[in-house]
Amino acid sequence: KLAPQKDDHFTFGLWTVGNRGRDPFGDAVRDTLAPTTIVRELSKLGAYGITLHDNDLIPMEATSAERDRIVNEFRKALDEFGMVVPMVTVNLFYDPIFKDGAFTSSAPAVRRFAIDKAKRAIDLGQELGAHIFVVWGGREGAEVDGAKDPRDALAWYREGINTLTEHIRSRRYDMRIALEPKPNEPRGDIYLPTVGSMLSFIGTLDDAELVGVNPEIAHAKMAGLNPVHEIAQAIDQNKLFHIDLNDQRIARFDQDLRFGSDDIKGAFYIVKLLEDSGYDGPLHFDAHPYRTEDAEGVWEFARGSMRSYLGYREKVRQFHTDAEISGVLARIRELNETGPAVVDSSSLAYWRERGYAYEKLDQLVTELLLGLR
Ligand code: GLT
Ligand code: MN
Ligand code: MN
Ligand code: MN
Repeated sequence: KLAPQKDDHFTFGLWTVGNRGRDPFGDAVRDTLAPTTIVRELSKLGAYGITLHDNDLIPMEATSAERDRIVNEFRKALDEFGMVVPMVTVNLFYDPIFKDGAFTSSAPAVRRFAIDKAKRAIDLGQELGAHIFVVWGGREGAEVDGAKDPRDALAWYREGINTLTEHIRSRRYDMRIALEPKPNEPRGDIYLPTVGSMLSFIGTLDDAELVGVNPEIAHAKMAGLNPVHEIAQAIDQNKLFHIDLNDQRIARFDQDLRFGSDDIKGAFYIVKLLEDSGYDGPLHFDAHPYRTEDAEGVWEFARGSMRSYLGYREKVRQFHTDAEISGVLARIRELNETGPAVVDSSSLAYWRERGYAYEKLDQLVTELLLGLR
């Protein structure tokens, strides 16, 4: 029951299982994994696909001949192991060129370079069969607001995304863009820090139809928000184009913990929302194995990510079929629908005194997750 199948649509970024455990205080602890090895191993574990940044596959300075050779070899591995690439993204944060931003760099030359790099990444995505292009603007932010007017930054950001949708339309690609918000790290503050800010920004774009969001659980938590509500707002506006599943303790640095490993009730409600809403995009893991792990731990991480999702999905099924839980939900509905039809002077006492039965419901959910039901 907890064995992942291709039609569960689990995907992993090359940079996730490929993460070498570098952090701001310590060096890499694991060797680089070849993209083709990652494709093979994840396929064996039951994953559906792989996602990547342009430079996870193709080094920044590759010649076009090298690029083509790498892409061909990668495509061969995808075919051989029955894996797809539903999403591609662009690295606009690693190279020092982007230290003051990419689309929002104060330097027009850097902005142009960033846009061209993103267009090439979109072309790569098209070549690999991707239908989603994620933009995570990790360097689009500031430490010194005196150096750059945030209104200019937003206008440049808009211009960047408008150019990309124009590119997609003019090439007739079947591709949509998903913007990924994050409040901070690596910048002191990142522009457009939440799903809500992204959605409002999308409304100002030339081609809003082509642009949605890629919420990440950890990023919502870093902003002190409830990921369930963030994701729900995206769904409400038909803008949940993609999702980054991981975990995070609140008020910490970016941890990228394995999905469902820390906040168990939170993960349950995220899976419930995704399953109940009929979200049918990829279930994409954007997390890192612990720095303590060797290669074996890396695949344990991948296996665990998928297994946990399926475990939560099973709990959601139980939630919907548990007689006692259904009973409490029915009672809650009844409490809301019966009783005085209006709140007025004659019914004030009733509305002030009535209970909502949420303690009972919450305890049942807690016991469900504890395996006590
Ligand atoms: C980076 C970041 C993630 C983004 C990736 C896409 S790269 O690892 O921390 O949240 O989703 O650019
Ligand atoms: Mn992410
Ligand atoms: Mn993250
Ligand atoms: Mn990350």
